[in-house]
Amino acid sequence: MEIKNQKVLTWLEEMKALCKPDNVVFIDGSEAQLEELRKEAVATGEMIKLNQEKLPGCYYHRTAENDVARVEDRTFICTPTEEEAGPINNWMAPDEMYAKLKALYDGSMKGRTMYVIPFIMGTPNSPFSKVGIELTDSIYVVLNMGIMTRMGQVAMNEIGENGDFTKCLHSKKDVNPEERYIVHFPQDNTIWSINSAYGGNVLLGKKCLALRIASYLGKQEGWFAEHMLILGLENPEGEVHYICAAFPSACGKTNLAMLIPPEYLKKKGYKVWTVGDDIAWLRINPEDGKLYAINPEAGFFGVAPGTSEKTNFNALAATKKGTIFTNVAINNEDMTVWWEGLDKNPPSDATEWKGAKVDGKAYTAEGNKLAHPNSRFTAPAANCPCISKEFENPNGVPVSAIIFGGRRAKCAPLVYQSRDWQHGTFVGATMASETTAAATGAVGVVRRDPMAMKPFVGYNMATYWGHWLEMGKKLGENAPKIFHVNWFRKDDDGNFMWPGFGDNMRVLLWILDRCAGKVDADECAIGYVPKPEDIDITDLDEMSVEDVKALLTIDKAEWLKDIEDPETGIKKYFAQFGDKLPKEMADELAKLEANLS
Ligand code: OXD
Ligand code: MN
Repeated sequence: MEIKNQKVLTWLEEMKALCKPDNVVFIDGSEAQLEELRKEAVATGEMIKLNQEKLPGCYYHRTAENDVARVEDRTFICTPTEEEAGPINNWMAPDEMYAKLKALYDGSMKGRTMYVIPFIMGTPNSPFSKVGIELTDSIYVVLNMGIMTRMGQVAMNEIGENGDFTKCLHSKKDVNPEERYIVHFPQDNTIWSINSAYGGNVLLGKKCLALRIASYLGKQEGWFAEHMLILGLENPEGEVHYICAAFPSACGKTNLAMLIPPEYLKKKGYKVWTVGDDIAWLRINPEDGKLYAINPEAGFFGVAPGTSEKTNFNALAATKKGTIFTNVAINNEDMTVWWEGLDKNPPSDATEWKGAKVDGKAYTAEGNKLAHPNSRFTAPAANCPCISKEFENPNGVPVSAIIFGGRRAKCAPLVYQSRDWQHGTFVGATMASETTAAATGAVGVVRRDPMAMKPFVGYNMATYWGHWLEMGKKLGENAPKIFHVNWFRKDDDGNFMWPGFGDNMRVLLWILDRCAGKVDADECAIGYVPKPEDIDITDLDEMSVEDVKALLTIDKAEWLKDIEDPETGIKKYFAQFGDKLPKEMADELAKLEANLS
Protein backbone atom coordinates (compact mmCIF):
# COMPACT_ATOMS: atom_id res chain seq x y z
CA MET A 1 0.00 0.00 0.00
CA GLU A 2 1.48 3.32 -1.04
CA ILE A 3 0.81 6.09 1.46
CA LYS A 4 1.23 9.67 0.28
CA ASN A 5 -0.46 11.46 3.17
CA GLN A 6 2.34 13.18 5.10
CA LYS A 7 0.34 13.33 8.33
CA VAL A 8 -0.08 9.57 8.23
CA LEU A 9 3.59 8.98 7.50
CA THR A 10 4.85 11.28 10.24
CA TRP A 11 2.53 9.78 12.86
CA LEU A 12 3.48 6.24 11.83
CA GLU A 13 7.18 6.96 12.25
CA GLU A 14 6.55 8.42 15.68
CA MET A 15 4.49 5.45 16.83
CA LYS A 16 7.00 2.97 15.40
CA ALA A 17 9.79 4.70 17.28
CA LEU A 18 7.72 4.45 20.46
CA CYS A 19 6.46 0.85 20.25
CA LYS A 20 9.51 -0.59 18.43
CA PRO A 21 7.80 -3.43 16.54
CA ASP A 22 9.95 -5.94 14.64
CA ASN A 23 7.75 -5.60 11.53
CA VAL A 24 5.08 -3.32 10.17
CA VAL A 25 2.28 -4.74 8.02
CA PHE A 26 -0.25 -2.59 6.17
CA ILE A 27 -3.73 -4.01 6.08
CA ASP A 28 -5.19 -3.63 2.62
CA GLY A 29 -8.46 -5.38 3.41
CA SER A 30 -7.98 -8.13 0.81
CA GLU A 31 -9.36 -11.59 1.51
CA ALA A 32 -5.96 -13.10 0.68
CA GLN A 33 -4.25 -11.07 3.39
CA LEU A 34 -6.98 -11.80 5.94
CA GLU A 35 -6.71 -15.51 5.21
CA GLU A 36 -2.95 -15.41 5.84
CA LEU A 37 -3.58 -13.73 9.18
CA ARG A 38 -6.23 -16.30 10.17
CA LYS A 39 -3.74 -19.06 9.42
CA GLU A 40 -1.09 -17.37 11.50
CA ALA A 41 -3.49 -16.82 14.41
CA VAL A 42 -4.50 -20.48 14.33
CA ALA A 43 -0.85 -21.57 14.21
CA THR A 44 0.01 -19.53 17.31
CA GLY A 45 -3.15 -20.57 19.18
CA GLU A 46 -4.56 -17.02 19.21
CA MET A 47 -7.61 -18.39 17.42
CA ILE A 48 -9.18 -21.82 17.02
CA LYS A 49 -10.74 -22.87 13.74
CA LEU A 50 -14.32 -24.08 14.24
CA ASN A 51 -16.22 -26.71 12.21
CA GLN A 52 -15.95 -25.28 8.69
CA GLU A 53 -18.90 -27.26 7.37
CA LYS A 54 -21.31 -26.13 10.04
CA LEU A 55 -19.75 -22.72 10.67
CA PRO A 56 -17.83 -21.72 7.52
CA GLY A 57 -15.25 -19.01 8.08
CA CYS A 58 -15.87 -19.04 11.85
CA TYR A 59 -13.18 -18.87 14.52
CA TYR A 60 -12.91 -18.92 18.28
CA HIS A 61 -10.91 -16.69 20.58
CA ARG A 62 -10.41 -16.70 24.33
CA THR A 63 -9.30 -13.58 26.21
CA ALA A 64 -7.34 -13.47 29.43
CA GLU A 65 -9.57 -14.15 32.42
CA ASN A 66 -8.99 -10.65 33.74
CA ASP A 67 -9.92 -9.06 30.42
CA VAL A 68 -13.55 -9.85 29.59
CA ALA A 69 -15.42 -6.52 29.55
CA ARG A 70 -15.05 -2.79 29.14
CA VAL A 71 -13.13 -1.22 32.00
CA GLU A 72 -14.94 2.00 32.77
CA ASP A 73 -12.75 2.83 35.75
CA ARG A 74 -9.68 2.80 33.48
CA THR A 75 -11.26 4.77 30.62
CA PHE A 76 -10.19 8.41 30.44
CA ILE A 77 -11.21 11.56 28.60
CA CYS A 78 -8.12 13.76 28.54
CA THR A 79 -9.32 17.25 27.66
CA PRO A 80 -7.14 20.28 28.50
CA THR A 81 -9.33 21.09 31.52
CA GLU A 82 -11.11 18.73 33.88
CA GLU A 83 -14.33 20.65 33.44
CA GLU A 84 -14.46 19.80 29.73
CA ALA A 85 -14.46 16.09 30.58
CA GLY A 86 -17.05 16.66 33.31
CA PRO A 87 -17.67 14.98 36.64
CA ILE A 88 -18.67 11.52 35.39
CA ASN A 89 -15.63 10.88 33.20
CA ASN A 90 -12.19 9.95 34.48
CA TRP A 91 -9.80 12.73 33.61
CA MET A 92 -6.10 13.44 33.59
CA ALA A 93 -4.25 16.35 32.00
CA PRO A 94 -3.19 15.34 28.46
CA ASP A 95 0.55 15.97 29.04
CA GLU A 96 0.57 13.92 32.18
CA MET A 97 -1.34 11.07 30.54
CA TYR A 98 0.84 11.08 27.40
CA ALA A 99 3.93 10.86 29.59
CA LYS A 100 2.50 8.04 31.65
CA LEU A 101 1.39 6.06 28.62
CA LYS A 102 4.55 6.63 26.59
CA ALA A 103 6.47 4.85 29.32
CA LEU A 104 4.09 1.90 28.96
CA TYR A 105 4.12 1.80 25.14
CA ASP A 106 7.90 2.13 24.99
CA GLY A 107 9.04 -1.08 23.29
CA SER A 108 5.66 -2.75 23.84
CA MET A 109 5.73 -4.25 20.33
CA LYS A 110 9.30 -5.61 20.45
CA GLY A 111 9.31 -9.08 18.91
CA ARG A 112 5.87 -8.39 17.45
CA THR A 113 4.33 -7.05 14.27
CA MET A 114 2.56 -3.72 14.16
CA TYR A 115 -0.52 -3.91 11.92
CA VAL A 116 -1.65 -0.66 10.31
CA ILE A 117 -5.42 -0.72 9.87
CA PRO A 118 -7.06 2.12 7.96
CA PHE A 119 -10.82 1.98 8.50
CA ILE A 120 -13.99 3.93 7.78
CA MET A 121 -16.81 4.36 10.26
CA GLY A 122 -19.68 4.72 7.81
CA THR A 123 -19.60 4.00 4.12
CA PRO A 124 -17.17 5.42 1.55
CA ASN A 125 -18.14 8.84 0.16
CA SER A 126 -20.78 9.54 2.78
CA PRO A 127 -21.23 12.96 4.39
CA PHE A 128 -21.60 11.10 7.71
CA SER A 129 -18.39 9.06 7.60
CA LYS A 130 -15.16 9.41 9.55
CA VAL A 131 -11.86 7.63 8.99
CA GLY A 132 -9.35 6.28 11.44
CA ILE A 133 -6.13 4.33 11.42
CA GLU A 134 -5.57 1.81 14.17
CA LEU A 135 -2.09 0.51 14.92
CA THR A 136 -2.20 -2.74 16.84
CA ASP A 137 -0.07 -5.75 17.76
CA SER A 138 -3.07 -8.11 17.68
CA ILE A 139 -4.24 -10.19 14.73
CA TYR A 140 -7.53 -10.70 16.62
CA VAL A 141 -8.05 -6.94 16.44
CA VAL A 142 -7.29 -6.85 12.69
CA LEU A 143 -9.77 -9.64 11.98
CA ASN A 144 -12.50 -8.11 14.13
CA MET A 145 -11.95 -4.68 12.58
CA GLY A 146 -12.37 -6.40 9.21
CA ILE A 147 -15.88 -7.40 10.26
CA MET A 148 -16.87 -4.28 12.18
CA THR A 149 -15.61 -1.60 9.76
CA ARG A 150 -14.88 -0.91 6.09
CA MET A 151 -11.16 -1.58 6.31
CA GLY A 152 -8.04 -1.30 4.17
CA GLN A 153 -7.37 0.41 0.86
CA VAL A 154 -10.92 1.72 0.72
CA ALA A 155 -10.24 3.76 3.86
CA MET A 156 -6.83 4.93 2.66
CA ASN A 157 -8.53 6.23 -0.50
CA GLU A 158 -10.97 8.11 1.70
CA ILE A 159 -8.13 9.77 3.66
CA GLY A 160 -6.39 10.69 0.41
CA GLU A 161 -3.27 12.83 0.33
CA ASN A 162 -4.41 15.45 2.79
CA GLY A 163 -7.30 14.06 4.76
CA ASP A 164 -7.59 13.91 8.53
CA PHE A 165 -8.10 10.75 10.49
CA THR A 166 -8.45 9.57 14.08
CA LYS A 167 -5.09 8.33 15.34
CA CYS A 168 -5.71 5.06 17.18
CA LEU A 169 -2.93 3.18 18.95
CA HIS A 170 -3.45 -0.20 20.58
CA SER A 171 -1.01 -2.57 22.20
CA LYS A 172 -2.20 -5.61 24.09
CA LYS A 173 1.25 -5.54 25.70
CA ASP A 174 0.99 -8.10 28.51
CA VAL A 175 -2.73 -7.56 29.32
CA ASN A 176 -1.79 -6.38 32.79
CA PRO A 177 -5.00 -5.09 34.40
CA GLU A 178 -3.02 -2.81 36.71
CA GLU A 179 -1.63 -0.93 33.73
CA ARG A 180 -4.66 -1.09 31.48
CA TYR A 181 -5.74 2.26 30.02
CA ILE A 182 -8.33 3.24 27.43
CA VAL A 183 -7.63 6.90 26.78
CA HIS A 184 -9.15 9.56 24.56
CA PHE A 185 -7.61 12.88 23.64
CA PRO A 186 -10.57 14.54 21.88
CA GLN A 187 -8.70 17.72 20.95
CA ASP A 188 -5.98 15.63 19.28
CA ASN A 189 -8.42 13.23 17.61
CA THR A 190 -6.38 10.49 19.28
CA ILE A 191 -7.13 7.24 21.11
CA TRP A 192 -4.57 5.17 23.04
CA SER A 193 -5.46 1.75 24.43
CA ILE A 194 -3.03 -0.51 26.22
CA ASN A 195 -2.97 -3.81 28.14
CA SER A 196 -6.34 -5.14 27.02
CA ALA A 197 -7.48 -7.41 24.22
CA TYR A 198 -11.23 -7.32 24.94
CA GLY A 199 -13.26 -5.99 21.98
CA GLY A 200 -14.91 -3.00 23.64
CA ASN A 201 -11.49 -1.76 24.79
CA VAL A 202 -9.52 -2.48 21.63
CA LEU A 203 -11.71 -2.32 18.51
CA LEU A 204 -11.06 1.38 18.60
CA GLY A 205 -13.51 2.25 15.81
CA LYS A 206 -16.43 1.25 18.00
CA LYS A 207 -16.90 2.74 21.47
CA CYS A 208 -13.75 4.88 21.40
CA LEU A 209 -14.13 6.51 17.98
CA ALA A 210 -17.78 6.07 17.00
CA LEU A 211 -19.07 7.19 20.42
CA ARG A 212 -16.52 9.01 22.59
CA ILE A 213 -14.51 10.89 19.94
CA ALA A 214 -17.51 11.17 17.60
CA SER A 215 -19.75 12.64 20.32
CA TYR A 216 -17.10 15.35 20.78
CA LEU A 217 -16.86 15.92 17.00
CA GLY A 218 -20.65 15.94 16.81
CA LYS A 219 -20.80 18.73 19.37
CA GLN A 220 -18.25 20.77 17.37
CA GLU A 221 -19.83 20.06 13.99
CA GLY A 222 -23.53 20.01 14.86
CA TRP A 223 -24.53 16.35 14.80
CA PHE A 224 -25.08 13.43 17.19
CA ALA A 225 -23.16 10.22 17.90
CA GLU A 226 -25.44 8.04 19.99
CA HIS A 227 -25.55 4.61 21.63
CA MET A 228 -28.63 3.67 19.63
CA LEU A 229 -29.99 0.92 17.44
CA ILE A 230 -31.76 1.88 14.21
CA LEU A 231 -34.67 -0.19 12.91
CA GLY A 232 -37.14 0.19 10.09
CA LEU A 233 -40.72 -0.92 10.67
CA GLU A 234 -42.58 -1.78 7.48
CA ASN A 235 -46.38 -1.66 7.57
CA PRO A 236 -48.74 -3.69 5.36
CA GLU A 237 -48.87 -0.74 2.92
CA GLY A 238 -45.13 -1.17 2.40
CA GLU A 239 -44.17 2.11 4.10
CA VAL A 240 -41.11 1.97 6.34
CA HIS A 241 -40.71 4.21 9.40
CA TYR A 242 -37.42 4.38 11.24
CA ILE A 243 -36.88 4.35 14.98
CA CYS A 244 -33.69 4.89 16.99
CA ALA A 245 -33.46 3.47 20.50
CA ALA A 246 -30.88 3.99 23.23
CA PHE A 247 -30.58 1.31 25.92
CA PRO A 248 -27.55 0.65 28.11
CA SER A 249 -25.19 -2.20 27.20
CA ALA A 250 -26.70 -5.70 27.27
CA CYS A 251 -30.30 -4.43 27.63
CA GLY A 252 -31.58 -5.81 24.33
CA LYS A 253 -30.64 -3.34 21.58
CA THR A 254 -29.57 -6.18 19.28
CA ASN A 255 -32.80 -8.06 20.02
CA LEU A 256 -35.03 -5.06 19.35
CA ALA A 257 -33.12 -4.14 16.19
CA MET A 258 -33.71 -7.65 14.78
CA LEU A 259 -37.18 -8.22 16.16
CA ILE A 260 -39.50 -10.73 14.54
CA PRO A 261 -43.13 -9.56 14.78
CA PRO A 262 -45.72 -11.76 16.50
CA GLU A 263 -47.42 -14.19 14.11
CA TYR A 264 -50.67 -12.19 13.72
CA LEU A 265 -48.75 -9.05 12.75
CA LYS A 266 -46.50 -10.99 10.38
CA LYS A 267 -49.63 -12.31 8.67
CA LYS A 268 -50.90 -8.77 8.25
CA GLY A 269 -47.64 -7.91 6.48
CA TYR A 270 -45.59 -6.13 9.17
CA LYS A 271 -41.81 -6.51 8.95
CA VAL A 272 -38.80 -5.18 10.83
CA TRP A 273 -35.54 -4.25 9.08
CA THR A 274 -32.24 -3.74 10.89
CA VAL A 275 -30.09 -0.74 10.08
CA GLY A 276 -27.93 -0.90 13.22
CA ASP A 277 -27.81 -2.54 16.64
CA ASP A 278 -25.50 -0.35 18.72
CA ILE A 279 -24.46 3.02 17.33
CA ALA A 280 -26.26 5.72 15.36
CA TRP A 281 -24.80 8.88 13.86
CA LEU A 282 -27.51 11.45 13.27
CA ARG A 283 -27.46 14.58 11.16
CA ILE A 284 -30.00 17.16 10.11
CA ASN A 285 -30.50 16.87 6.37
CA PRO A 286 -30.14 20.38 4.91
CA GLU A 287 -32.69 19.59 2.21
CA ASP A 288 -35.71 18.66 4.31
CA GLY A 289 -34.57 19.70 7.81
CA LYS A 290 -35.22 16.22 9.19
CA LEU A 291 -32.98 14.04 11.33
CA TYR A 292 -31.28 11.19 9.43
CA ALA A 293 -29.35 8.27 10.90
CA ILE A 294 -26.61 5.96 9.72
CA ASN A 295 -25.06 2.97 11.41
CA PRO A 296 -21.31 3.60 11.18
CA GLU A 297 -20.49 -0.06 11.77
CA ALA A 298 -20.32 -2.99 9.34
CA GLY A 299 -20.90 -5.81 11.82
CA PHE A 300 -22.46 -6.78 15.13
CA PHE A 301 -20.41 -7.24 18.28
CA GLY A 302 -23.24 -8.90 20.16
CA VAL A 303 -23.63 -10.52 23.56
CA ALA A 304 -23.94 -14.30 22.97
CA PRO A 305 -25.66 -15.62 26.15
CA GLY A 306 -29.42 -15.45 25.82
CA THR A 307 -29.26 -15.41 22.01
CA SER A 308 -31.34 -18.26 20.64
CA GLU A 309 -33.60 -19.11 17.74
CA LYS A 310 -36.48 -17.98 19.89
CA THR A 311 -35.08 -14.76 21.34
CA ASN A 312 -33.18 -13.54 18.28
CA PHE A 313 -33.40 -15.78 15.23
CA ASN A 314 -31.81 -13.14 13.02
CA ALA A 315 -28.75 -12.54 15.21
CA LEU A 316 -28.18 -16.26 15.50
CA ALA A 317 -28.47 -16.63 11.72
CA ALA A 318 -25.92 -13.83 11.32
CA THR A 319 -23.36 -15.86 13.31
CA LYS A 320 -23.41 -18.90 11.03
CA LYS A 321 -20.55 -17.80 8.81
CA GLY A 322 -17.54 -15.49 8.91
CA THR A 323 -17.99 -14.91 12.64
CA ILE A 324 -15.47 -14.68 15.46
CA PHE A 325 -16.71 -16.00 18.81
CA THR A 326 -15.06 -14.76 21.98
CA ASN A 327 -15.29 -16.43 25.40
CA VAL A 328 -18.26 -18.68 24.57
CA ALA A 329 -17.96 -22.46 25.16
CA ILE A 330 -16.78 -24.96 22.56
CA ASN A 331 -18.69 -28.16 21.87
CA ASN A 332 -15.78 -30.53 21.32
CA GLU A 333 -17.92 -33.18 19.70
CA ASP A 334 -18.29 -31.20 16.49
CA MET A 335 -16.22 -28.04 17.11
CA THR A 336 -19.23 -25.75 17.26
CA VAL A 337 -20.13 -23.22 19.95
CA TRP A 338 -22.52 -23.09 22.89
CA TRP A 339 -23.64 -20.55 25.46
CA GLU A 340 -26.25 -20.27 28.18
CA GLY A 341 -29.64 -19.64 26.62
CA LEU A 342 -28.73 -21.05 23.18
CA ASP A 343 -30.77 -24.17 23.91
CA LYS A 344 -31.41 -26.46 26.83
CA ASN A 345 -28.74 -28.87 25.69
CA PRO A 346 -25.24 -28.02 26.96
CA PRO A 347 -22.66 -30.26 25.28
CA SER A 348 -21.27 -33.08 27.43
CA ASP A 349 -17.82 -32.74 25.96
CA ALA A 350 -17.29 -29.02 26.35
CA THR A 351 -14.49 -26.54 26.83
CA GLU A 352 -15.71 -23.74 29.05
CA TRP A 353 -14.71 -20.16 28.37
CA LYS A 354 -11.60 -20.24 30.54
CA GLY A 355 -10.30 -23.27 28.63
CA ALA A 356 -11.05 -26.21 30.94
CA LYS A 357 -12.51 -29.39 29.47
CA VAL A 358 -15.71 -30.23 31.35
CA ASP A 359 -18.82 -32.32 31.17
CA GLY A 360 -21.07 -29.43 30.17
CA LYS A 361 -24.26 -31.02 31.46
CA ALA A 362 -22.92 -31.68 34.94
CA TYR A 363 -21.07 -28.35 34.95
CA THR A 364 -24.15 -26.25 34.19
CA ALA A 365 -26.33 -28.40 36.45
CA GLU A 366 -24.08 -27.25 39.29
CA GLY A 367 -24.80 -23.65 38.39
CA ASN A 368 -21.52 -22.93 36.61
CA LYS A 369 -21.50 -20.99 33.39
CA LEU A 370 -19.91 -22.51 30.30
CA ALA A 371 -19.80 -19.17 28.48
CA HIS A 372 -18.78 -15.90 30.10
CA PRO A 373 -21.90 -13.72 30.64
CA ASN A 374 -20.29 -11.07 28.42
CA SER A 375 -19.08 -13.52 25.77
CA ARG A 376 -19.52 -12.18 22.26
CA PHE A 377 -19.94 -12.84 18.57
CA THR A 378 -18.48 -10.56 15.92
CA ALA A 379 -20.67 -11.14 12.88
CA PRO A 380 -20.86 -9.39 9.50
CA ALA A 381 -24.06 -7.32 9.25
CA ALA A 382 -24.51 -8.56 5.69
CA ASN A 383 -25.24 -12.06 7.12
CA CYS A 384 -28.34 -10.81 8.92
CA PRO A 385 -31.53 -12.03 7.21
CA CYS A 386 -33.40 -8.82 8.12
CA ILE A 387 -30.66 -6.33 7.20
CA SER A 388 -32.27 -3.20 5.78
CA LYS A 389 -31.75 -2.34 2.14
CA GLU A 390 -30.85 1.13 3.47
CA PHE A 391 -28.03 -0.30 5.59
CA GLU A 392 -25.39 1.16 3.28
CA ASN A 393 -27.31 4.25 2.22
CA PRO A 394 -24.66 6.99 2.56
CA ASN A 395 -27.38 9.55 3.36
CA GLY A 396 -28.98 7.53 6.15
CA VAL A 397 -32.64 6.99 6.99
CA PRO A 398 -35.14 9.57 8.31
CA VAL A 399 -35.94 9.09 12.00
CA SER A 400 -39.57 9.27 13.17
CA ALA A 401 -39.09 8.38 16.83
CA ILE A 402 -36.35 8.19 19.44
CA ILE A 403 -36.73 5.75 22.32
CA PHE A 404 -34.88 5.74 25.60
CA GLY A 405 -35.06 2.78 27.93
CA GLY A 406 -33.44 0.89 30.73
CA ARG A 407 -33.74 -2.17 32.86
CA ARG A 408 -36.00 -1.11 35.74
CA ALA A 409 -37.80 -3.60 37.96
CA LYS A 410 -39.97 -0.77 39.25
CA CYS A 411 -40.92 2.80 38.48
CA ALA A 412 -40.74 3.20 34.71
CA PRO A 413 -43.93 2.08 32.91
CA LEU A 414 -43.93 -0.08 29.79
CA VAL A 415 -43.97 3.03 27.62
CA TYR A 416 -44.60 6.76 27.80
CA GLN A 417 -44.13 9.70 25.52
CA SER A 418 -42.44 12.96 26.42
CA ARG A 419 -44.36 16.19 25.99
CA ASP A 420 -41.82 17.76 23.62
CA TRP A 421 -38.13 17.68 22.68
CA GLN A 422 -36.99 19.52 25.83
CA HIS A 423 -38.92 17.16 28.06
CA GLY A 424 -37.65 14.23 25.96
CA THR A 425 -34.08 15.41 26.55
CA PHE A 426 -34.84 15.39 30.28
CA VAL A 427 -36.28 11.88 30.00
CA GLY A 428 -33.04 10.76 28.33
CA ALA A 429 -30.88 12.68 30.81
CA THR A 430 -32.54 11.01 33.80
CA MET A 431 -32.48 7.47 32.41
CA ALA A 432 -31.44 4.79 34.86
CA SER A 433 -30.81 1.08 34.53
CA GLU A 434 -29.62 -1.93 36.48
CA THR A 435 -26.01 -2.70 35.54
CA THR A 436 -25.05 -5.71 33.39
CA ALA A 437 -21.96 -7.82 32.68
CA ALA A 438 -20.92 -5.65 29.72
CA ALA A 439 -18.67 -3.64 32.02
CA THR A 440 -16.59 -4.81 34.96
CA GLY A 441 -18.13 -4.14 38.38
CA ALA A 442 -21.26 -5.13 40.26
CA VAL A 443 -24.21 -6.41 38.22
CA GLY A 444 -27.85 -5.48 38.93
CA VAL A 445 -27.43 -2.18 40.76
CA VAL A 446 -29.41 0.87 39.60
CA ARG A 447 -27.26 3.58 38.14
CA ARG A 448 -28.11 6.65 36.13
CA ASP A 449 -27.08 6.22 32.52
CA PRO A 450 -28.16 9.33 30.59
CA MET A 451 -29.07 8.50 26.99
CA ALA A 452 -27.22 5.17 27.61
CA MET A 453 -24.10 7.31 27.10
CA LYS A 454 -22.65 7.34 30.61
CA PRO A 455 -19.66 5.22 29.58
CA PHE A 456 -19.38 6.79 26.13
CA VAL A 457 -19.75 10.56 26.26
CA GLY A 458 -16.49 12.20 25.14
CA TYR A 459 -17.00 15.48 27.02
CA ASN A 460 -18.98 17.01 29.87
CA MET A 461 -22.36 15.27 30.10
CA ALA A 462 -24.09 18.53 30.99
CA THR A 463 -22.68 20.22 27.87
CA TYR A 464 -23.89 17.18 25.94
CA TRP A 465 -27.44 17.77 27.23
CA GLY A 466 -27.06 21.37 26.08
CA HIS A 467 -26.12 20.03 22.64
CA TRP A 468 -29.32 17.94 22.62
CA LEU A 469 -31.35 21.06 23.40
CA GLU A 470 -29.57 23.02 20.65
CA MET A 471 -30.23 20.30 18.10
CA GLY A 472 -33.89 20.31 19.14
CA LYS A 473 -34.09 24.02 18.41
CA LYS A 474 -32.56 23.48 14.98
CA LEU A 475 -34.98 20.66 14.24
CA GLY A 476 -38.06 22.56 15.42
CA GLU A 477 -41.23 21.02 14.00
CA ASN A 478 -39.15 18.30 12.32
CA ALA A 479 -37.88 16.88 15.61
CA PRO A 480 -38.60 13.16 16.08
CA LYS A 481 -40.93 12.38 18.99
CA ILE A 482 -39.20 11.05 22.10
CA PHE A 483 -40.41 8.05 24.12
CA HIS A 484 -39.28 5.91 27.05
CA VAL A 485 -39.80 2.16 27.37
CA ASN A 486 -39.15 -0.45 30.05
CA TRP A 487 -39.41 -4.11 29.02
CA PHE A 488 -38.15 -5.25 32.43
CA ARG A 489 -40.80 -4.24 34.95
CA LYS A 490 -41.41 -6.89 37.63
CA ASP A 491 -44.39 -7.67 39.84
CA ASP A 492 -44.18 -8.05 43.63
CA ASP A 493 -43.14 -11.69 43.23
CA GLY A 494 -40.23 -10.73 41.01
CA ASN A 495 -41.73 -11.96 37.73
CA PHE A 496 -41.35 -10.00 34.53
CA MET A 497 -44.71 -8.42 33.69
CA TRP A 498 -44.18 -8.07 29.95
CA PRO A 499 -43.18 -10.89 27.56
CA GLY A 500 -40.65 -8.73 25.67
CA PHE A 501 -38.73 -9.83 22.55
CA GLY A 502 -41.02 -10.00 19.47
CA ASP A 503 -43.96 -8.71 21.48
CA ASN A 504 -42.18 -5.39 21.92
CA MET A 505 -43.46 -4.76 18.40
CA ARG A 506 -46.85 -4.04 20.00
CA VAL A 507 -45.30 -1.06 21.78
CA LEU A 508 -43.48 0.12 18.65
CA LEU A 509 -46.80 0.23 16.82
CA TRP A 510 -48.30 2.47 19.51
CA ILE A 511 -45.23 4.70 19.25
CA LEU A 512 -45.55 5.05 15.48
CA ASP A 513 -49.30 5.66 15.80
CA ARG A 514 -48.51 8.49 18.20
CA CYS A 515 -46.00 9.92 15.71
CA ALA A 516 -48.68 9.81 13.02
CA GLY A 517 -51.28 11.38 15.32
CA LYS A 518 -53.45 8.28 14.97
CA VAL A 519 -54.01 7.46 18.64
CA ASP A 520 -54.89 9.35 21.81
CA ALA A 521 -53.02 9.07 25.09
CA ASP A 522 -53.53 9.98 28.73
CA GLU A 523 -51.52 12.92 29.95
CA CYS A 524 -50.13 12.31 33.42
CA ALA A 525 -47.36 13.57 35.71
CA ILE A 526 -44.55 12.06 33.64
CA GLY A 527 -45.87 12.63 30.11
CA TYR A 528 -48.29 10.72 27.89
CA VAL A 529 -49.10 7.10 28.64
CA PRO A 530 -51.17 4.83 26.39
CA LYS A 531 -54.78 4.07 27.14
CA PRO A 532 -54.40 0.42 28.17
CA GLU A 533 -56.72 -0.80 25.42
CA ASP A 534 -54.48 0.84 22.79
CA ILE A 535 -51.65 -1.61 23.38
CA ASP A 536 -52.67 -4.48 21.12
CA ILE A 537 -52.58 -7.77 23.05
CA THR A 538 -54.10 -9.99 20.35
CA ASP A 539 -52.95 -13.61 20.83
CA LEU A 540 -51.20 -12.82 24.12
CA ASP A 541 -53.24 -15.41 25.93
CA GLU A 542 -51.93 -14.79 29.40
CA MET A 543 -52.38 -11.05 29.25
CA SER A 544 -55.44 -8.91 29.94
CA VAL A 545 -56.15 -5.21 29.62
CA GLU A 546 -55.86 -5.13 33.43
CA ASP A 547 -52.29 -6.44 33.14
CA VAL A 548 -51.47 -3.74 30.62
CA LYS A 549 -52.95 -1.20 33.00
CA ALA A 550 -50.65 -2.50 35.74
CA LEU A 551 -47.68 -2.11 33.39
CA LEU A 552 -48.63 1.50 32.79
CA THR A 553 -49.36 2.63 36.35
CA ILE A 554 -47.29 5.42 37.76
CA ASP A 555 -46.44 4.90 41.41
CA LYS A 556 -45.93 8.49 42.53
CA ALA A 557 -44.09 7.50 45.69
CA GLU A 558 -41.59 5.45 43.62
CA TRP A 559 -41.12 8.36 41.26
CA LEU A 560 -40.53 10.83 44.08
CA LYS A 561 -38.01 8.40 45.52
CA ASP A 562 -36.33 8.26 42.12
CA ILE A 563 -35.90 12.01 42.36
CA GLU A 564 -34.88 12.21 46.02
CA ASP A 565 -32.91 9.01 46.63
CA PRO A 566 -29.70 10.08 48.41
CA GLU A 567 -27.59 7.59 46.41
CA THR A 568 -29.13 7.26 42.96
CA GLY A 569 -31.73 10.05 42.80
CA ILE A 570 -32.00 12.57 39.98
CA LYS A 571 -31.36 15.57 42.27
CA LYS A 572 -28.12 14.17 43.58
CA TYR A 573 -27.12 13.23 40.04
CA PHE A 574 -27.82 16.66 38.60
CA ALA A 575 -26.12 18.44 41.51
CA GLN A 576 -22.67 17.20 40.49
CA PHE A 577 -22.86 19.22 37.26
CA GLY A 578 -23.17 22.51 39.17
CA ASP A 579 -23.86 25.52 36.99
CA LYS A 580 -23.06 23.53 33.85
CA LEU A 581 -26.49 21.90 34.13
CA PRO A 582 -28.70 23.50 31.46
CA LYS A 583 -31.46 25.55 33.06
CA GLU A 584 -33.99 23.65 30.95
CA MET A 585 -33.07 20.44 32.78
CA ALA A 586 -33.57 22.06 36.19
CA ASP A 587 -36.90 23.46 34.96
CA GLU A 588 -38.04 20.02 33.81
CA LEU A 589 -37.08 18.50 37.13
CA ALA A 590 -39.07 21.17 38.98
CA LYS A 591 -42.04 20.52 36.69
CA LEU A 592 -41.88 16.77 37.28
CA GLU A 593 -41.72 17.25 41.03
CA ALA A 594 -44.67 19.64 40.97
CA ASN A 595 -46.67 17.23 38.79
CA LEU A 596 -46.01 14.35 41.16
CA SER A 597 -46.81 16.24 44.35
C1 OXD B 1 -21.25 -3.02 23.56
C2 OXD B 1 -21.39 -2.38 24.88
O1 OXD B 1 -20.37 -3.87 23.39
O2 OXD B 1 -22.20 -1.46 24.97
O3 OXD B 1 -21.99 -2.64 22.65
O4 OXD B 1 -20.69 -2.77 25.84
MN1 MN C 1 -23.14 -0.92 23.14
